[in-house]
Amino acid sequence: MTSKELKALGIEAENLGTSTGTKWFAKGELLESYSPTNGKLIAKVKCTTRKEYEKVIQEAEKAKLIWRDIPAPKRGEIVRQLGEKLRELKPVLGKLVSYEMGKSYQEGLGEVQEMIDICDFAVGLSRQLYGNTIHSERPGHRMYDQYHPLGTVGIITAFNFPVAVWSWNAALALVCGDVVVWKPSEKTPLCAVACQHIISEILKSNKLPEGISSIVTGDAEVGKWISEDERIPLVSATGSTRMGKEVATVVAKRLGKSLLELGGNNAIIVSPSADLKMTIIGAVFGAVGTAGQRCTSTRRLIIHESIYDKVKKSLVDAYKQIKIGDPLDSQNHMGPLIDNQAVKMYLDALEKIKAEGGNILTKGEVLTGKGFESGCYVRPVIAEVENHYAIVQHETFAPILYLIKYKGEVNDAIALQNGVKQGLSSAIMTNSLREAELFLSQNGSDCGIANVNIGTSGAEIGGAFGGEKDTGGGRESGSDAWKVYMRRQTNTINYTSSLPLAQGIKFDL
Ligand code: UN1
Repeated sequence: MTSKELKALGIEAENLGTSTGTKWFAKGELLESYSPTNGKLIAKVKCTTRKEYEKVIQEAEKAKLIWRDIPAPKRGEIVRQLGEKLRELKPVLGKLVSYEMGKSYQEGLGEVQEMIDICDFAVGLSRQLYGNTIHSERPGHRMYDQYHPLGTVGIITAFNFPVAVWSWNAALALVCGDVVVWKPSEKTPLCAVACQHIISEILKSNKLPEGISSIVTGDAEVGKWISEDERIPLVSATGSTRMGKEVATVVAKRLGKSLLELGGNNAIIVSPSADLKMTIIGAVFGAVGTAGQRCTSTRRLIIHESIYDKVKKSLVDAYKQIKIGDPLDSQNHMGPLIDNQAVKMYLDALEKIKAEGGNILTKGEVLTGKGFESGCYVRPVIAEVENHYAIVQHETFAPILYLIKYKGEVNDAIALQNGVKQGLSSAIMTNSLREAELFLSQNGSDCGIANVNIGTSGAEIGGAFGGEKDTGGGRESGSDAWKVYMRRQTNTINYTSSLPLAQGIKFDL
C-alpha cells in the first residue's frame, strides 16, 4: 500500500488509536500492526488508557442524548452517507483489509461490499422500526409495542472480518438511535482507524456530536472495561467461544445484554445425489477462502460412503490447483494466516490429527522462500478423520478440511453434523427433496445457518447471522436482528372514562 492510499483512509505513519468522533487521544502504549503478506510493519497505533476510555464513554453518554432525539429516517441519512463514502473508498479500503488481514483482494472487496449492503439495509430499516398493535381485551383501550434506542452499544470484533462486522453492528445500532464504541482486534487496528476516520468525518460534516461513534484499542483488558461497564447496555462480541464466555459472564453479572457470534465447526453433508461439481467448488471455497479463518469456513465434509472415494479424489485434485501467495495478486487463491501464532495452531492441529489416527491426504507445511518471508503462508490440508476426535471437535482457524464418511441415511449424516459443540453454519449438497427438507426440519441441522446446495460460508447480510450452542446464540445483520439493539416497550392507552382492570378483576371503591 502506498502512503497516499493509507492517507486517503486517514492513516498516517504513526497513528492514533483512540478516538471519539474526530478527536484522537494519544497517551497509550504503541501497538504495532504487521502485514502477514510480507511481514512488514504497516503502522503503529496507540492503545487506549483507562483515562481515555473514560473520556470516550463520557462523550458517548452526551452524544446519545442528542442522537436518540433525531428521527430514525434522519439517522438513516447519516448511514446512507456512510454507504456512499464506502462505495467511493471500496478499492482502497478493500486493499487495506487484504494487506493488514491477509485475505485475497477479492475477499477484501467483498467485505467492503458487505459494509455497503448493510448500510443500504439499515437506511431502509430506518423507516421500518415497526412494533405491533395488539387488540386489547378491555373496551376503549389501545395496546401496542414500540422500540426505543438502548443507549451505548459496545462492539468487540475479531481480526478475520476487520471492517464488516463493525458495520453490521454499527449501521443497525446507529439507525436504532444508539451510539457505538468499538474495540477492534489488536491484530487489525488500522482497518479500524480507517473506518473511524470515515464515520467521524461524516458526523463532523453533518455537525453531529462527537461520540456517536468511537473506537478504543488494546488487548482483552479493554474488552473487559466494556463488558463491565454499566453504561453499556448491549455488548456485541465476535470471536472465539472462550472469549465469548468471558464476555457473557461479565455482562450477565450486571444484567446487561450480550450479542455473541462465536466459533463454528461447519460441515457440508454430501449425499449420494449431490452435484459433484457444485460440491467441490463449495467445499474448496469454504475451506481455503480467507485461509480457513472465517467463522463460517467449511471444516468438515460428511460424505456418503457410496461416493466417498470419488469426492476424495476430486478434492485432492482440486487442491493441487490452489495457488498460494500474495493476496493482493489476483492470480492467487489463498493468502497467509494472520500471524505466527495462527501458524503454530495450524501445525499443532496437524500433529493432533496424526496422533489421533487421522490420515493426512495433502501434506501440510509452512511455505518458505521468495514471497513467503512473513512465515505465515501454509499449505491447505485435507485429512480423513473420525468426527469424535478431539481435534475435529475443536475449531482450528486454519485451512484444514476434515473428510468424514457416513453410511446409511441422511439422518446419520445429520447426527454427525450436529455432533459438535458449535452451531453456526451447515449445508447439504443433495438433489433429493426429501433429504433437503429433512435437513431443514426441526430434526435436521441444529445450526443458525442451514443451506441447501450452497457451501457454509458467504452468508448474505439480508438474513440474520449467527448460531446456536457454543456459537453463542446471537443474531446480527439482517432480518429482524435490529430488535436486539433497541428496548421494547408495551403501551396500553385507555380512552374511556372508566377504569376496567385486566384479567376480569373487580376492584370497586
Ligand atoms: C465471520 O467469519 O465472522 O458468511 C463472519 C460469511 C460472511 C461472514 C463471516 N458473510 O462468510
